Amino acid sequence: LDAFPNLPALCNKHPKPPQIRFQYGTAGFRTIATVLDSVLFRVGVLAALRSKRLEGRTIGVMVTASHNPEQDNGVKLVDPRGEMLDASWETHATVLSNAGTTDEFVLELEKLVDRMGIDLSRPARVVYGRDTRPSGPSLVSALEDGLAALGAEVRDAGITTTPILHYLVRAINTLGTEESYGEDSEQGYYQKLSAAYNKLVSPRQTPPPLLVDCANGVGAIIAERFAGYLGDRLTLVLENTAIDTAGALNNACGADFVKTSQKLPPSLVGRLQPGQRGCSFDGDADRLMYFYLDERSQFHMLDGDKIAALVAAFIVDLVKTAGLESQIKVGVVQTAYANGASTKYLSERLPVRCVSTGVKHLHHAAENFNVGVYFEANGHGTVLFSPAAQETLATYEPSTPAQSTALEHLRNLNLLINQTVGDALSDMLLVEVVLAHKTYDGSDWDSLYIDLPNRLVKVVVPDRNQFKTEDAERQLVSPPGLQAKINDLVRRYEGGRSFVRPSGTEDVVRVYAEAGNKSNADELAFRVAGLVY
Ligand code: 16G
Ligand code: ZN
Repeated sequence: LDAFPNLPALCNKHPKPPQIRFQYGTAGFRTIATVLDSVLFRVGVLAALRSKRLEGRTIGVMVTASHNPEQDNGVKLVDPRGEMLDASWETHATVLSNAGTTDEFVLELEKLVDRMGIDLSRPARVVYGRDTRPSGPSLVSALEDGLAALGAEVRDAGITTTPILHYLVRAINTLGTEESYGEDSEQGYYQKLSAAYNKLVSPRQTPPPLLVDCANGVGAIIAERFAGYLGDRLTLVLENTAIDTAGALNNACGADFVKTSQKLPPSLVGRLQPGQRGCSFDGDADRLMYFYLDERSQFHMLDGDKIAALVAAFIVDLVKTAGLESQIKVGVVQTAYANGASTKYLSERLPVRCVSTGVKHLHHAAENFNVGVYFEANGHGTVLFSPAAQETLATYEPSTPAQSTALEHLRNLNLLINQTVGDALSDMLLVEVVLAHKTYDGSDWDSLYIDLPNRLVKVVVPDRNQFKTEDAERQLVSPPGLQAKINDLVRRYEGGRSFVRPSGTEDVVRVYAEAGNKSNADELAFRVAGLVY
């Protein structure tokens, strides 16, 4: 590391706060923003190393704490194909972030460089962005110091959404190749999505105006710019766009609020009309929740499971109509949080797999299908077209006009969907396309299946690491004997289901329960929570 003489001095500018242990978890590093300065510096260094390790391919860094409160912040790395950081590097990130002093940090770096055989003379290229949090600029400058310490070539994507940052990484790394993902700019992203949408929805299918709750975050900026590309083919009514109001981000609005409280954000009361569709983004616009009010102004939520059901069924039908059933196998990936009714609905139509919580698990499982649809109940998800499926779509010769139309739709869906990661904007267009084709309103969509009543509670325990699971988090193997007690309880409830897992993002254990009616679901959840505590 002698080739980088500024490294120690720059590192000294960003001392690690004593007594804090950082961890690169499911959502990268995430905690109260005031303690993150050293982490950002070190992530800058690590991103540069990862790029050198991958022969100068561009790595992404996103500074965000998503749906969490405004005073939190976080950071995660994006690998060259626009996907989550390779899991083996999560440990390196954790180790580097916890080195106590500059000397210890440099020592850990040297070990990493040795072990990975990193050629430090290679170029390093990094693109980074941040959400609208007030702590963003100073954290970004710590990151820039880390990147400068290793002489990385940098590109600042500015204030942007997590999915746009992922798009940029993939676009930059595939520029001018056969796998080109689009122009490597925010405009390129808008052009790609709007062009695909306009081919999928004809003028006479133009949907009624859609209300969009931007969570007072970056989604407001991006949706506003994007609206210009849509013309009159889809009218977005933007709400909760107060990105400069202190404390407003994710506060009583946004996708996480809607999912956890199962209510309309109070700010939308009187704005959303009965019969109208609305949707909520989260603070970095990678999650999407839909909802509508019925004629009695009753609120109905359409969550990630409902999106999966809508989209998967649509794609399966298109594949059939195109005559590609034997060549393109469509499958769905869910987590244990998926509502039992959605799993039943989907299983009757296509293969469904259950995996552990966290996008990386869902994403990887989805890659095993030709077309893999994955959505978490919380609204994060996307659809992946495998290279083989894309090849088939590109070369297939349809033999009837109906086949040809279905094929054309599949090709355009492949362009409309941001396949690097869940993307609220792209997923919103996808939903609008399906609703337009099916001539569904919110209530038609909602009635695909009826959600089983459910309840999620969190329990603060002395040590959540005692809780270990298997079978995609549906069974506890530790503490010993606990699962048997849960099973005994569940058996007493008709249609009952419950599981317990340690959170990957908070120091708590989560308990989920479903049952035939709401009071039983609540009771089961609280009784299982009683066992855990
Ligand atoms: C993170 C995950 C999300 C998951 C959530 C679970 C990513 C990008 N995000 O936000 O997919 O649903 O964690 O949180 O992987 P929990 O472990 O605290 O329940
Ligand atoms: Zn998010």
